[in-house]
Amino acid sequence: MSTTATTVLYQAEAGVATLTLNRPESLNALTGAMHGELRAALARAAGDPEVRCLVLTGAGRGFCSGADLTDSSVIAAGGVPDLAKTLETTYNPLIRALRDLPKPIVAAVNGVAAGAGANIALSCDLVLAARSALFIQAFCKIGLIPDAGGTWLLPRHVGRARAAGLALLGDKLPAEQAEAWGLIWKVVDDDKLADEAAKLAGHLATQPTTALGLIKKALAGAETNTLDAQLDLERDLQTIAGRTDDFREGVAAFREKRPTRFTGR
Ligand code: T3D
Repeated sequence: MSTTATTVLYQAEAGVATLTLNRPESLNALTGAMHGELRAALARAAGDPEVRCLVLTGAGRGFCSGADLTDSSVIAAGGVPDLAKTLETTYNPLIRALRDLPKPIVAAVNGVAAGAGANIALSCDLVLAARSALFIQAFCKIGLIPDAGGTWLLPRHVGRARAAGLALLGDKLPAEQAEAWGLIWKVVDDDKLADEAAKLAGHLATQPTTALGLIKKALAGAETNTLDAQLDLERDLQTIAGRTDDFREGVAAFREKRPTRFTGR
């Protein structure tokens, strides 16, 4: 099912909800309205049991150029913007929603991902990028610090030296380099991105959704837990996974030497 929302398009088909950032004239720069639509689309996909995987991508030649710098709320002429309020009401809930959504999210990065746009992509679970795509921690170029989780995720994903280089210089990081650094899952040829993202999401949508959601939770916990705490978390999450229909189905399919038929429950 698809809707005609303006700044974020939503299309759900065969277990996959595709959310398309849709302000191509600004390379999908984020406005307050767009934040609202994006969070609503995520909540809709989270609440629809038919949806078992999400794809986040951009319309046109860009993925997302970060905050819309022409938006009057960004910096009122002569005024002092309340960026704490902006982050608390837009970027922070968005990044938390991506992390907490109990279904896998594939970012299909079709072009430049700059500023918060880069960190939104990197907050998805699997990042596929077009070979021509660029990741830019553009914040320092305009006198800001990386937000949308950037200062948290970069050192963890690429190490402190590369994180510092990216954040302090704001240079363009080509998709192939991002892949080589382990920042993203995979680079594909530009003309194959949509198909590859659909294939990957289509596969994930047939998998044991509850377990995949629990895996996300475990990996998120691992970022800050001690080994002891993580072992406890694995125990608790595995208890939940072990009670699912899909666990029974997985074991039955193995014993019967047949393909699995997971329902996500
Ligand atoms: O208040 C808050 O929200 C605080 C939170 C901040 C979080 C952030 O994300 S801060 C970082 C904001 N983003 C940037 O600083 C990136 C700005 N954009 C660029 O540096 C470049 O546009 C790109 C490197 C992303 C792409 O360059 P290029 O040469 O491929 O394209 P272009 O010609 O620069 O852009 C195409 C059009 O998109 C252009 O419009 P025009 O001239 O054709 O009418 C350009 O102005 C527009 N555009 C690009 N980025 C933004 C934008 N318009 C508004 N906001 C943008 N961020």
